[in-house]
Amino acid sequence: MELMKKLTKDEFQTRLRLLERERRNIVEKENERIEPGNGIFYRYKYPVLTAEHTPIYWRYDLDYESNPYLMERQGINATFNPGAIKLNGKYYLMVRTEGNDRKSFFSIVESDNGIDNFEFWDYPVEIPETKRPDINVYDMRLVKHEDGWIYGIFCTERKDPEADAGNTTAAEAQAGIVRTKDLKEWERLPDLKTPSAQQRNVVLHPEFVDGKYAFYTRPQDGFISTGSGGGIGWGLADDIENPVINKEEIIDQRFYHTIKEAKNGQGDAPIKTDEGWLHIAHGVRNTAAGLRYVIYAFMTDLDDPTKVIYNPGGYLIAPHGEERVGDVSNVVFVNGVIREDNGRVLIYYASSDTRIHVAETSVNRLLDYAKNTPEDKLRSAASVKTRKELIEKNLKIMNS
Ligand code: M1P
Repeated sequence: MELMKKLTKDEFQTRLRLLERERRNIVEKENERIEPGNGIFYRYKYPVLTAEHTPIYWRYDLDYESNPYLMERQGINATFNPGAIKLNGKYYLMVRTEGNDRKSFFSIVESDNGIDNFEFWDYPVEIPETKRPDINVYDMRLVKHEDGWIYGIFCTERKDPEADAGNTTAAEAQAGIVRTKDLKEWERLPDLKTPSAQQRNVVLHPEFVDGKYAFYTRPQDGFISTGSGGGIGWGLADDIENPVINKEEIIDQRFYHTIKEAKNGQGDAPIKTDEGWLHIAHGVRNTAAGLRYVIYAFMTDLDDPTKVIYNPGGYLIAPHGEERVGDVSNVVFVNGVIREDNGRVLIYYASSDTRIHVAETSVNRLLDYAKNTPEDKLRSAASVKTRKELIEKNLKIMNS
């Protein structure tokens, strides 16, 4: 195509058809489960959502007069960290969609099977603001609460009001709250107040506890570092329309030399099972190449969600292959999990703050994993002992 001249109307239409066709091929590509998996979960061959899935009409001006080169006018940089929910047989993701301008916003995509063919709704979601406008919003957790509402808890990020005049990077993170009945009309409630200076990865527990709204929190001193914030916290609020947590306790602690030594955070609301609440979370550790984010699991008591009852050591999902590379490399992150009536569990995880994947498993498999994976005994010698027990047992089987 001639670079110097404007496109003719025919060339414009040809280019548009090409762009549309390429996008449709990506959206409609049938996803394939990767066998044999590790028995705990299955990965799928293709990401379920990428920036290339976003509609052409979100990115290009389709008017020949105002865009005679058919240029991308408002690019999308990434689609990641989605909240997830299944409603009336359809799978919905509320996606952290990031424009080339670094602003995140939420988009809704839907699919009939939860593993491919995710289609965007016509418009992104307009989240009402509080009196203190959000600068950036991200990482929505969608929770169907027993009070009848679907709540969305997300991170609202604003410039740190305490920052010196010349400091253009200091930020403050807090938990924003919206609610809806249909994912279309959203009511904004006041941001959650907690004893902590900053909050991210806040999740609403789906049931009342002692008649109150219960939240998983992640107390942190600064925007990036949790500082004295010891792990995944828990707090109760009397009123969701004036949500205040006066007391925060740590229920899942960080530990030296583990996959969650630097920080951790609750993923989606925990899955209720007969044997306890099943939590899927993220853990972060430091490496010479920067932070490494993995996904892990733990279980808490059915009657007392603050009491950890199973604590499988190590990670459930770590960045693998192409997942390792992206805008923030070496990251897998989860804030959306769907548990189906038949026990199937879909874990929507994002890789490297760039794209979304699905891991498929079941409640039974996750329970088996949580109960039978050895705990991290926090020392190499203890790990050798645990592994030796497994090897001895297996060698007996193999040699009999
Ligand atoms: O960049 C990796 C992740 O960093 C943050 O996670 P955390 O709150 O644990 O630091 C979040 O901003 C998350 O969105 C992001 O994926």
